[in-house]
Amino acid sequence: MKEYQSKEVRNVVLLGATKSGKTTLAEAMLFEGKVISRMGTVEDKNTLSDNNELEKLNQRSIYATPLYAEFAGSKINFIDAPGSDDFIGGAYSAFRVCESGVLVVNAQQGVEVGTESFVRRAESQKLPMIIAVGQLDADKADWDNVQNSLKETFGGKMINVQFPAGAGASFDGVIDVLTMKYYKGGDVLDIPAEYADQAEEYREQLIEKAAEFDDTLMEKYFEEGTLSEEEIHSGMNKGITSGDLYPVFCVCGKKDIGVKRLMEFIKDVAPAPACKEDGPASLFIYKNDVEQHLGEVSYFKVMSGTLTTGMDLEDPVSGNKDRFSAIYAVAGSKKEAVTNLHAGDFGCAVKLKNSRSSTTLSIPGSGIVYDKIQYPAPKYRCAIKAKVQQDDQKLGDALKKIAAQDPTVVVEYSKELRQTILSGNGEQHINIVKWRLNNEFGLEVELFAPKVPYRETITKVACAQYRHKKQSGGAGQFGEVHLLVCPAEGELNTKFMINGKETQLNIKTQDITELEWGGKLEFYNCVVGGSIDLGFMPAILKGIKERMVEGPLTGSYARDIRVFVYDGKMHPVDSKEIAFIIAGRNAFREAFRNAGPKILEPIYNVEVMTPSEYQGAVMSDLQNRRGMLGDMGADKGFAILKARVPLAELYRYSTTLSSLTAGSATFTMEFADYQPVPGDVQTKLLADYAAQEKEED
Ligand SMILES: Nc1nc2c(ncn2[C@@H]2O[C@H](COP(=O)(O)OP(=O)(O)OP(=O)(O)O)[C@@H](O)[C@H]2O)c(=O)[nH]1
Ligand SMILES: [Mg+2]
Repeated sequence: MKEYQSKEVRNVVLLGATKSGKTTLAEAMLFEGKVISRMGTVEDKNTLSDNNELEKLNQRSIYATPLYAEFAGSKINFIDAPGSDDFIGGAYSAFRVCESGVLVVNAQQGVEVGTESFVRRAESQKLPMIIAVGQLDADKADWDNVQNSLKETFGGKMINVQFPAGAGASFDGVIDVLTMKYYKGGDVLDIPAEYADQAEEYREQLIEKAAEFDDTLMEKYFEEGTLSEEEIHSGMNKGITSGDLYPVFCVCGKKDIGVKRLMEFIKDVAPAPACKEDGPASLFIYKNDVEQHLGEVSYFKVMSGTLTTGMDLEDPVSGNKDRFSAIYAVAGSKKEAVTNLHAGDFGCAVKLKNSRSSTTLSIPGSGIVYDKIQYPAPKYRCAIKAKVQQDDQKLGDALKKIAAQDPTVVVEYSKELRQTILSGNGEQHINIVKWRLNNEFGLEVELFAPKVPYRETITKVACAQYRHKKQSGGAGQFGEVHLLVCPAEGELNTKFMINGKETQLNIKTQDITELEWGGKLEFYNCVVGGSIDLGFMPAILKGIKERMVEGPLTGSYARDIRVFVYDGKMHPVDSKEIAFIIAGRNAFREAFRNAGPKILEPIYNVEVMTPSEYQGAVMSDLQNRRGMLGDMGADKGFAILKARVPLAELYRYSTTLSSLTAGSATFTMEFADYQPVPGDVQTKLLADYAAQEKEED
């Protein structure tokens, strides 16, 4: 393989709704780049991109696959990202290493919710995009509809570089108004007379648009009424790079029409990597995988300098070194050994010690570190356990391995819930994990609804006292604590009715704890006349904290409570730490129970984007989940619904949403806050806890 300099490299990610035709387009690009000599199809399970067992089984992309094509003296690296929201992680990895995206829009559908959702994500990552309208050969292809929906999404920022010659079965090529040629099959022809007027009109619009992004070009355009092809390229490059221009191309991946021309445009106009070519070598790993016969493979982008075989690089965070005895250019399962990779280029290496994605490796001492990739928060949560208990350890190890390869799989053991919680982007995503556990690790597992991390708090003031006294046998124990609790909100008030008497408390010492499970505990020592030694205060606080870990109502964490210890008693011999821990714990429990205790539940902000025809169904389903509907809006032809929904009602939401909307909606969810549960829910939770306590007795 030729050695490519930074300016000869382009890195693009193929994005778009599921089934829009990205993998098929990738296959045609590989064919044009002569990486393969025959095009496979997704149906025949023989594409280079969907080469993973699971992808073949599901006939769809699940992982983002790095590919390349050598084309007219350039190397186009491209990543085929999965379109499904369940496998969105791959796109986020690609966002970090690609300078632009190709947004594939299915001509039979126009802009779908899935397309729109990628547009939002890409825009939020400031990723420039080229639009490729695909599947133009299909019977239901509808160019006018695509045009309308693109206009709705991109407004004045979209510009047609091409339009199709014929549609559906009669589609046989594309008219390009930048080159003013007709691309028919492998031939480049003059534009037929029937398309000439349309081509002229589009060309005028294109040139005027390209001039918009550069004052010199604008001047020249005004003076001469036209621009050279090179000038149009330069103007478009500026507009695309700044995210103000979305050029529209036409392709048919399946019949390899327009693909070569799209690649030519990527080479000529798409933004080149902005990397430092000189200086110390550094790279960033964006994907990590385990492959048969090879072991761990790390996929990276060279971020600066030149990576050469035999080089030693170091992870500046861990200090571990790796020798790059072999490096490869990589297209799916095909790897070609190379000697040098220049800044901006993609490659892979096997069996690195620092193999994880989001790792930086750089020349020792250079101190270069790149930020980790930020993935969207998972939105499907379930509990998992091995069918047979002896497999627990094995399950933990397997999940760790899977999560290392797919950073959007999140596994944590919740001490609070005493469950292993597996989170991902949707039920399909989780089912993939389950399949891998079964088939790759030989583990039978059970998935079930996770417990909800409830919290407990109080709503009013209450007092309690507790005397702990033990005098049997040897050394006795004695401790007595009088305390008052109230909600930790608003200004600190120290005047209370205690035993029917208005009492002003004087704070001697205080201890404010930010609780690791959220909220706080404020502890005030207001004891007068030395009825309890200062030295016993930490013991009392310890007892209270113990009880807050296992809240008095349902055993959930307690939060947001003020405690005032205002009196108590000691014994000259028998008072010791343990006695005050117990007295503090029990006095707190009693006061808590009398202070209008409430169970709190986690509330999530849910945002659904759906075609408007399903709006009603989505709304009433959210209401059935005790959701509080918030702002409603419309964006580019889709309805956007916002709601605050209790986590307890969100189990398998993605699955329901998908069946309500024929798979056409997307949603996000994000923790908002804790709110009291409704009375009937509280009654039920208390009864459940009482029953469980009884069982354990
Ligand atoms: N007629 C026609 N069908 C196409 C074309 N491109 C793709 N298809 C079909 O559309 C379906 C989806 O194609 P894929 O290439 O797997 O789509 P994708 O965007 O990679 O889908 P995901 O991996 O799920 O995101 C397959 O059945 C393809 O055969 C095309 O240019 N013309
Ligand atoms: Mg695909």
